Amino acid sequence: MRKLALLTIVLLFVGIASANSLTVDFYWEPVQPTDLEEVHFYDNSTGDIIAWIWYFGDGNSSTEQNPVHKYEDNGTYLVRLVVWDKYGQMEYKEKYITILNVPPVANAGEDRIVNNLTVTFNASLSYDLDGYIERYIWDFGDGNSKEGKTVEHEYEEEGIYNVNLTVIDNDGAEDYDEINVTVDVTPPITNYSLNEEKKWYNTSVIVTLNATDNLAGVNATYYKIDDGDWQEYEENFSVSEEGTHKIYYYSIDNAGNVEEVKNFTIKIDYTPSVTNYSINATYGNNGWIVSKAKITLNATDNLAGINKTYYKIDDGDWQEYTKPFNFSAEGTHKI
Ligand SMILES: [Ca+2]
Ligand SMILES: [Ca+2]
Ligand SMILES: [Ca+2]
Ligand SMILES: [Ca+2]
Repeated sequence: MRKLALLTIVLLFVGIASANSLTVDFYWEPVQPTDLEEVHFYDNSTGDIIAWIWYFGDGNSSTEQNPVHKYEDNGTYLVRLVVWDKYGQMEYKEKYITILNVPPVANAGEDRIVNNLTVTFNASLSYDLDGYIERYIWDFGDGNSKEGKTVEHEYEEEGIYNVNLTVIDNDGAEDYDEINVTVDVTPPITNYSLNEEKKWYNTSVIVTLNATDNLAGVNATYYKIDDGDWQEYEENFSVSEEGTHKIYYYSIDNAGNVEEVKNFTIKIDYTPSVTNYSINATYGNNGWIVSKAKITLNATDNLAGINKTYYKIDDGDWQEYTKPFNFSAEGTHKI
């Protein structure tokens, strides 16, 4: 029985000794770090280890078991972990770690609406966190391109252009950004319409303004009546004061192009004309006419002028007055 117990102890010792044999391994997190991230190295060795030395491959080292290291630049580095156990054994392992470059971020600015064929582009909001941007390449969307952080380009014609910016950092990584640039140098066109087309009105007149624009769209339409203040047009308005009025109007587009002021005239006359008569005749007693009578009608008007004058005799038909007329029928008559 004692022999068996001894054998068991010996076997147990051998088992412990083999469990304590020295192996070296390690890993790190994150698996694909950038040069902005700290890399956590983890010792994965076995054995009765009493010392560690890490060589990170960039000239730096550490004697911690699980060190944290940050690489200054992207690249591939050979990491070596050397371990010693308490029996004086030494083992080491090497692995390549790849530290990634952080790509740049392109920023071409906001979408733009401009009223000039010459446009300035600015990429200065672009950045590279772990280096710097070496190249800024602009594609202006019209077949032309130029290189530079801020560049100026003259378009040949109006249009909506898709502008692309490519930035390349000092490690050759790229990023893109695109914006739309509306180049509009043409003012909007405003037209008016009235509820009714007449030379003279005897009612108020409703004015409607309608503006259109080629590219940028209409921003606002303005009008004024005679010497009044300019007002922004929102919906149709009426002109009702008697007299001759000038309505001025123009629009501005979203690019800032201003239309030349145009105007039209509205003439309003509410006051009826006044017609007077005169009778050329020989009068007897008591207002009786004793000869033929020549009747003249004379009409005047304050604004619009006389269109036509009508008259009728007794129950006769209305007729248009064109010139003085004679009348000689006996009796009492109403003209
Ligand atoms: Ca770099
Ligand atoms: Ca970079
Ligand atoms: Ca326009
Ligand atoms: Ca009148």
